[in-house]
Amino acid sequence: MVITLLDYGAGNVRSVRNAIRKLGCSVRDVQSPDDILTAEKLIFPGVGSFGLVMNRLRESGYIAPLRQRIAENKPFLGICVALQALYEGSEESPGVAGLGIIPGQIVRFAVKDLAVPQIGWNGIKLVKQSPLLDDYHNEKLYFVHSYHAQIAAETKDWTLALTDYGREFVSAVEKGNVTAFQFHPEKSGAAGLRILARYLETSSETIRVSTPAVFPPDKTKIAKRIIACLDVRSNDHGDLVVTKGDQYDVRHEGEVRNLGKPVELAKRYYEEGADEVTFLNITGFRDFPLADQPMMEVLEKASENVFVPLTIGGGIREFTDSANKSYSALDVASAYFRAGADKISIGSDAVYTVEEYLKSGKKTGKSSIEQISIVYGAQAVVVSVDPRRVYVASPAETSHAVLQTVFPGPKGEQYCWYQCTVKGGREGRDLDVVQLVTTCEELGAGEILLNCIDRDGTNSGFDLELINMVKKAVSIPVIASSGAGNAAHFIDVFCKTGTDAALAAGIFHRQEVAIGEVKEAVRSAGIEIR
Ligand code: 1PR
Repeated sequence: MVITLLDYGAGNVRSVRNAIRKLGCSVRDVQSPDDILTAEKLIFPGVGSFGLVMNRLRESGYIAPLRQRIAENKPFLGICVALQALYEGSEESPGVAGLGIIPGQIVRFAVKDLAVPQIGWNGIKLVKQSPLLDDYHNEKLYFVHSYHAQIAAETKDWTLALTDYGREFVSAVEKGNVTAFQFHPEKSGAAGLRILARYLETSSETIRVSTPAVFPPDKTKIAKRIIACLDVRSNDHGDLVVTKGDQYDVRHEGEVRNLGKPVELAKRYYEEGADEVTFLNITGFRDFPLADQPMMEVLEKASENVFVPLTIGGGIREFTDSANKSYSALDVASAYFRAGADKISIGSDAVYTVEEYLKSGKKTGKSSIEQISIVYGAQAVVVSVDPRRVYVASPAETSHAVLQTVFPGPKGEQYCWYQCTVKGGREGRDLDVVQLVTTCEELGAGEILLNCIDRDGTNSGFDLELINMVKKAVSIPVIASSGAGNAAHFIDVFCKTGTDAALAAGIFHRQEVAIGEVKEAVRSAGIEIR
C-alpha cells in the first residue's frame, strides 16, 4: 500500500513517515495539487502554527483539492493542526481562514491551574463507532497543543471523540472516510501505531462496524510523564557517546564517562515505556550542530524506532561557520525537526536572550525562542535551565528571588537563590531562575526543562524547593530534572510539587532502576501515569 503524505516542509513529519514504514507501507509525497485528488490514502500531519499551515497550503495551491477530496469522501487522515485546519478559523491566527469544512472556530485553552500547552498523555471518550478506533481500549494518547476544537450542536455529526483538559474538547472528528485526530498517533507508542494501522488497512469499501463506543465512566485525565534523558557528546577518541555528569562533571579518572550508544539506549527506553526521550548535545555550545552531523544522524536513526516524542537540545543559537556563512537558531532548529525531533530545547541562548530583554525591555522578534515559537508553535520550544544554588544569610543580601531552604548552606545560611548558568554550568550569570523562566514564557517558550546542578547525578532526589518556586512562576509545563536515585524520588516530586513530568538519566543508564519499575511505583501511589 502506498500512502500519500502531505508534507509542506514545516516540521517533523519524519516520525509519520517512519510509522507508516514500520507498519509495512511505503510513502509518496504530495508533489502537486493533483496528487491530493488521486491519492488512494492521504495523511496530512499538521505541524506548526495554524497560520503557517494555512499559508503553506494556500501557497502550494492545495486548498481547493483538499476541499474537493473531502467532499468526495476519499480516505483522509488529519493529525493535530490538520484537525484544526478543517474548521473556519483559529484564535491562534486571527484573520486566517481555515478549510471551512467544519463550522466553528478553534480556541485557546483557558484552563485554571492546568499548564498550557497541554503536553502529554491523555485519554479520549468515543462518542460514536469508527473503524480506525476498533482496537482502541482507553489507552492514553499523546497530545501537544494550546488550541482546541469546541463541542457544538451544529458539528455533532462530525464529533468522534472528546477529551477532558480543564474543560471537555473535541479530540477527534470523523465523517465517512474523513478522520482527524488532535493527538499524534505516530507519537503515541503501540496504541497509536494500532490506530494508524487501522487507517492503512481499512479500505474505503469495508467500513467495518466496530465495537460499540465504550464510554469510560469518568473524565479523561492527563498523565504525569517519565522522561529518559541522554546527555550526548564526543569522547576523547571522537566517538559520540551517552555520558553523564556528576554535578555536570562528565569526566571520571580523566575520561568522558561512556554509558552507551545514543540510538540503542533511546530504543531501549522507548521499549521500557518512557513517555518521551530527550537528547542533549552537551558540547553544542562550542561545536556547531549543523557541522557535526552525528547528532542529526542520531535523531534520524532514533526516530525510526522510537514512537514517542523526541526532544533535542544543545547548540541551538545563531552561528557563523568557518566559511563565514551564518545560520540562525531557526535554521538549526529546522534541521533538527527535519531529522525527527518533535521539540527543541534551548539552554545558554535563552539566558543571553533574557539578559538582552531585561536590559532593553523590548521584544526583538529575533531571539531563538521567538523565531522558533512563531514558526513551529510554543509547544515545540523547551527552555533548559541549568541553575546552581547561591546561599545568602538573609534575603536583604540579594535582589534575586530567594527562598528559605530546609538545606542550609555551608555556613548555615537559611536562604538561597538559584543562579542561571551557561555553557553547561561553566559560567554563572547575574540572573535567577524566576527571571529566566517568566521571561522565556513571555517570549513564547512552551515548556521548562528544570535541571539542577547541585542535584545532577547525585541520586539524592529532586530539588523540590526549586521546582515549586518555578512551578509557581509559570503557567507552561515544567519537567523536573536532576537527582533521581530511586522510584520513591519520582513519587515525591509528583506528590510534593506540581511538576508535569520528571526526567532522569543516570539511574536509567546505570540500570539501577528500570523505567517500568518507576511507572509501576508511581501508579501504585495513585498518580495518573500511562
Ligand atoms: O546551552 O543550548 O547548548 O544546551 C546545552 C544542553 O546540554 C543544556 O540542556 C544543558 O542542560 C545540557 N548540558 C550541558 N552540559 C552538561 C553537563 O552535564 N556537563 N547536561 C549538560 C546537563 C542535565 C540533564 C541531566 C539531569 C538528570 N544534564 O540532562 O540528565 O540532570 O541527571 P540525573 O538523573 O543523572 O541526576 P545549550
